[in-house]
Amino acid sequence: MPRSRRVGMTLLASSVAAVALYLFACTPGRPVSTMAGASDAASRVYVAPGAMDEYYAFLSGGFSGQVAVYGLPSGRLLRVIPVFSQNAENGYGYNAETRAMLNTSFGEIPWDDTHHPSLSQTDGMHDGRWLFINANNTPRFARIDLTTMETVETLEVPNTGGNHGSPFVTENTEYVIGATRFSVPIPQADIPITDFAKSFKGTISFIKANEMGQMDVAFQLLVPGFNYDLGRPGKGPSHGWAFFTSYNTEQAYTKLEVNASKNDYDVIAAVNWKRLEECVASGTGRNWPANYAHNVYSHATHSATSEMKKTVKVIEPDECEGSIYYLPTPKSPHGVDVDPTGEYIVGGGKLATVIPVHSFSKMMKAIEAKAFEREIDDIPVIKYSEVMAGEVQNPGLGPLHNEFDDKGCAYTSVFISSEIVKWCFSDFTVVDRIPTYYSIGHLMIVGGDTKKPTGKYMLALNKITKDRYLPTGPELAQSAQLIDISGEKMSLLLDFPTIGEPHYAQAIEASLIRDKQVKFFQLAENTHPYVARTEADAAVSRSGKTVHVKMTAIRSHFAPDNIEGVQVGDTVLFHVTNIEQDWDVPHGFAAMGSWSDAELLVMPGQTRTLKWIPKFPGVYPFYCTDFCSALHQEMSGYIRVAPSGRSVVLQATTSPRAAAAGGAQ
Ligand code: RUQ
Ligand code: CUA
Repeated sequence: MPRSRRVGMTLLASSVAAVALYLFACTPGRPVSTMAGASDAASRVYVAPGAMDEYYAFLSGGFSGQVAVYGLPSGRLLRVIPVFSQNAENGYGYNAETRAMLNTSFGEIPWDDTHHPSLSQTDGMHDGRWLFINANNTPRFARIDLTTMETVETLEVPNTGGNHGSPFVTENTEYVIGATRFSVPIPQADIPITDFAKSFKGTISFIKANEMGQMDVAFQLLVPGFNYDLGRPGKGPSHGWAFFTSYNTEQAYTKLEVNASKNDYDVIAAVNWKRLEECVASGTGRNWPANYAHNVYSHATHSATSEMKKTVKVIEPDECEGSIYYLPTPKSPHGVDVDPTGEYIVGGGKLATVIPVHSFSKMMKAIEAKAFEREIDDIPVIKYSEVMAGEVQNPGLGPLHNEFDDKGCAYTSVFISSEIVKWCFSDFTVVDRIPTYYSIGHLMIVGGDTKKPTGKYMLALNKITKDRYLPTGPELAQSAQLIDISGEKMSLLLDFPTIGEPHYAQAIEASLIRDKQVKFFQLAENTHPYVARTEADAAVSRSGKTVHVKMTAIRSHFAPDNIEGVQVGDTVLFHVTNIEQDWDVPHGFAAMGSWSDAELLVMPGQTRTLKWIPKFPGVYPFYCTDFCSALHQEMSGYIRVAPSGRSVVLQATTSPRAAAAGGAQ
């Protein structure tokens, strides 16, 4: 059959049908025949009071820049982990200790956009060490430590415009991968946008990820100026490769919705990173000048440090033969996913009328036989017929992403017709479909990106909720839906609202990380430069116009709790150490008129700093903001501020141990 007939729905026809189906999908009151009986569904997601969920699920917050942790199957929100945005709940990104995590070559960025959480793997299985996630806007990667659920490392990526197809991990967390969503001049330059086709480029990046604190761009492959959308590393036989969808092979730079949707086929880039490693090892590629931030958080100092990296290794495809091939893929593919066996590479051609499935073994044979149809900028394009394993017909409109179960079946999210379709590799035929409410983006099966997915739960991660919840003004909750996939038919169990936009998610057996949770930080190991490990260490000192207050917090008082000798024009740094050594006893700290960095929340054993710049003379209260004990309301103190130039002796006192508050001058 000619290719144009296989793929050939015109954009216009697909848009009309899309609108029709979209409206149908969003009609309130549509019968919910695919839902499990309500009481049956309720009993399957019910986690009794005091009982715990079976899985941790990590959902991206999308435009919130954070990660949200839920329990499954209950859908209960357990925590928001701040990553690429300031977080008013615990002061991340506001206080001196954590701000450096948001540092970039552009300066400190208080808010970014996270898309794809990705759990670390060992031998193709989630190992419970870390969660990675990308910043899409100002391209960065982050590592979250799953023992503290804190962001412990962020790395900017140079030569990239929009870090979307990331940070998916390779089988042993050798790398997290990334690609440029928007091609840009590389290196950056002031040139006319109309020079796009001539001068804009993309990069595909491999980030070393297997050692805490050591993330770095191992190498970047310079590729033609398309939009590289999503990526997935291979596994099993395809371990050593990574696959990236690419739309806009038209190289449009204006009105992309039309101009980047013309070609019936775009491409999936198959990148052989083992080959790239060989080329780098033998001296191929150049170290380009660059400027990108690497930020690391230390649990010894409880502080982040930031370093600027100055070079990056860049390789061009013609310097490393065999490092990249293009697989023609219909049409404007979005997602690309590799099945648990590592043999199938499934595209999500959002304007295609089929789900294209490529075969890794066919691809290797085609490469050997040089079954290429042409080259794009020295990159061989393998003939579609030589790499395609099958096409799934009638997938719905707008297939985006795929996940896999333990029975050889795949589940494809379909945005425009707002549904999930299930099909199996045995015959590439759709065997079930379930509507989603509404307009699903990603979907996630517990372990669905590993070599051994579970076959129990799937999450639909939706873009729109419309009428699903009590309305809350113009801004409505976004939503996830829990679907039972244990039987032949999918059945809907639960809706729950999410924080921001749940682009993608990962989930892991609770037993893998639950017992590794850090309960508090060892005070004896705290090497923060202003730690006060006991009340006897509490002190005030002046250096020029800066006043340092080393303060302790323990139920139910601060030491010192009275401070005098500060003047308007001074900057006061409250370094608060929570000296509790017990689980679940944070203390908060807030001082009136704190316009600089607001408040603190301090975990047991940790030190946090509040910068407080008094504007007016007076006596100001400070207090603990976290209800910590029966005498929490008593956990407070005063700081006295003199007018500028009136010298009052600097002193700190704590009743009843006034004499012990050292450092007073
Ligand atoms: S995306 S809805 Cu940002 Cu992963 Cu596909
Ligand atoms: Cu400490 Cu309330």
